[in-house]
Amino acid sequence: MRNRHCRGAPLTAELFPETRRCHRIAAGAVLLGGWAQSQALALKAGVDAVIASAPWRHMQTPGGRAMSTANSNCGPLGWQSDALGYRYLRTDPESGRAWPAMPAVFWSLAVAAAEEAGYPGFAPDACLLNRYAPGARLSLHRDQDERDAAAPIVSVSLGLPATFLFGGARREDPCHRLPLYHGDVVVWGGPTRFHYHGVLPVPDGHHPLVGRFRINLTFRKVR
Ligand code: MD3
Ligand code: FE
Repeated sequence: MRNRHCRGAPLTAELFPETRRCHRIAAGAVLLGGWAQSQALALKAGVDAVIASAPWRHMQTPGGRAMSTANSNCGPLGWQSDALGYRYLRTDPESGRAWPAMPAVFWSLAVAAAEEAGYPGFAPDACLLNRYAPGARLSLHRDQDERDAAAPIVSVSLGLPATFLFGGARREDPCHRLPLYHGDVVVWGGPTRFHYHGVLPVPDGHHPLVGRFRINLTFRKVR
C-alpha cells in the first residue's frame, strides 16, 4: 500500500488511526479505510447530480417485495430488480432514457482504488447507488449478475456507519462483521468476489454531509 493513509510507518498509524484500517479482509479483498473522505463533498455532489436525472426508487425483489434500500444507477449499465429477476439494463425503466453518465470523480476514485488494491486497469461499466435510511438492510446475497468474474467490485461508503456481513461460498457459512464508515472504500476481488454478504439494519443517526442516510456506491465491470 502506498497511499497516504496506508503507508505503514508506526508514527503515522499513531497520529492517524484510519491508517490501521487499511488491510486485507480476505484473499483478494482490501479495505481502504477513509480513502474517499477527502473527496466526499465531490462524491455527494455527484450522487445529487445522478439522482436529479435518475431518482431514488425502491425496486421489487423477484419475490414481489419492495427492497428496504432505495437505488439508482449511473454509467452505461444499470442494475435492475423486479418480478422478472435481476439484470443489467442500458436504459432506466422509469424514464426510458439512458442512465446518467458516471461523474468523473466516481470513475477516477474507483479506478484509483482498484489499482491501489492490486487490480490495475479496472474499467467499470456500471455504478449502483444504494441508499439506506435508518432500519434499511441488505439481506445475505451473492452478486452474480456480472459477466466479468476477474474484475473486482469497488464499494464506497458515505454517511451513516453500518455493519457489513461477509460470509462464505455457501449461505450457511459463518459471517464476519466489518463496520464501514463514511469514506471507507472496499475492493472485493479474488476468490471471495462471489461470496455471500449483506448489511445489518442501519442504526439511526445524523451525518453532517449525508443527513439521515447511508449511501453506498458499487462499481462493477459487467460486460
Ligand atoms: C463482498 N452492497 O449492492 S458493497 C450490493 O454496502 C451490496 O450497500 C453492500 O452488496 C452495501 O450488492 C455492500 C460491498 C460488496 C459488494 C460486492 C461484494 C461486498 C462484496 C461481492 C462479494 C463479497
Ligand atoms: Fe452485493
